[in-house]
Amino acid sequence: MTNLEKNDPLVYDILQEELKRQCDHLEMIASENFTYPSVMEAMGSVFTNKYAEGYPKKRYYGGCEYADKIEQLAIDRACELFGSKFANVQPNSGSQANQAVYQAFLKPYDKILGMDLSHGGHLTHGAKVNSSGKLYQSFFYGVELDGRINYDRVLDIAKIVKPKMIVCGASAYPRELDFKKFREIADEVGAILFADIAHIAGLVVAGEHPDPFPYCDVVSTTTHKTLRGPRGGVILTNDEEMAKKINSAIFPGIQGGPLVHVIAAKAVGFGENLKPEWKIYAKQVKSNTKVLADVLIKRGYDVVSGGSDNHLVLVSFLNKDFSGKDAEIALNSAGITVNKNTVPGERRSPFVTSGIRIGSPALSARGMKTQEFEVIANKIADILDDIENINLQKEIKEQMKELAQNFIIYDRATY
Ligand code: DSN
Repeated sequence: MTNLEKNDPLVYDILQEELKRQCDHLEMIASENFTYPSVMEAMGSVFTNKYAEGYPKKRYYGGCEYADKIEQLAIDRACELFGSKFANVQPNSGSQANQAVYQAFLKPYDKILGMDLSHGGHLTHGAKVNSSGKLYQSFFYGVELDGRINYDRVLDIAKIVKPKMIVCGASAYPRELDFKKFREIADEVGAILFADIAHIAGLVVAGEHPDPFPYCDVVSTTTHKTLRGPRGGVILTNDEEMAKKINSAIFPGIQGGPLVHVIAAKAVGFGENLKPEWKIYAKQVKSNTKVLADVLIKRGYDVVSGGSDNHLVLVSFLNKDFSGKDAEIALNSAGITVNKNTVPGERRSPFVTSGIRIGSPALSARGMKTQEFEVIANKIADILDDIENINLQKEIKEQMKELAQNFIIYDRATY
């Protein structure tokens, strides 16, 4: 019996229910993944007890010798992994990483140019409901009706806006980002170029997506999406002066004591990303997405941009009489977890939407390959073809559970 089971059976039971959900459902939310048991061990370690405000060798607390050691290891591994000179591994999340980048280089009311949230950008890239859109004057570029960024258009907008910073990166963009072109645009208008690679970082470090370095001045990422590490953020740069500003912006700027247990887990995650097997995983993520896109196209679905270069596909239902929300609910009833998403040309509210985003990272982490993705993609199409058929959803749910159970991700006795 675990300590949790003995001391707090109520929490233990909820945890077991979530474990069962994660094991029995097919997890296809593009930003989610299954982290390693070793990462979870580090996250649940004694470092959770330690305060370590400051940075290695410059702390405001005693007893930090091992906190220093673990943070320096995480920094060194991050630098090796991303090929950067400096890394701040303290951001508690991608949002906080981005907030710190803005605080480091911008003053209130400075102009930023980012990708529109409804076109696949992120809340923290200047959305008006986020502090990035309240503290700074935010302007946007988007995708064309073909679902792709038109870099000439971005340049036109940048010339009019004259932003202090250009943000490149997205949450729902199925194509490669051209960092070189973004650099040319930034140079033309004298802007700092900031890349948020949260979604694609796992592909970038495997050489399966173009590298933001040397083109971008600053790069942020989360550690839990395609990287499969613990939930958290990182900021990277090659410029020493910029690195100093980033460090001050994180602490004491927007955070206090770092989560040393999560930093330890980041070190473990980076260690996994540095292994040769990582490249095989990243390749598989891309092959699996490609099959997903190909099958859905063959079955008559409108896959935005006509395919995918990365870990996600975006399916548009603008030509259907059901919404992204309807599709999310129907697929969930069949044991397939995805999220509704706005699509280019969107006419519905963000709570309803006309599309879904489907990702391959989590199922690829379970060991599923193109063969399984072909089956799953056809099941997704079967459900969408007959979206009100509850009996079909129940039937597929059982089939998907059986499929999932052939790809064990966690030992239920352990968690
Ligand atoms: N919420 C994440 C996503 O789903 O893309 C981004 O923060």
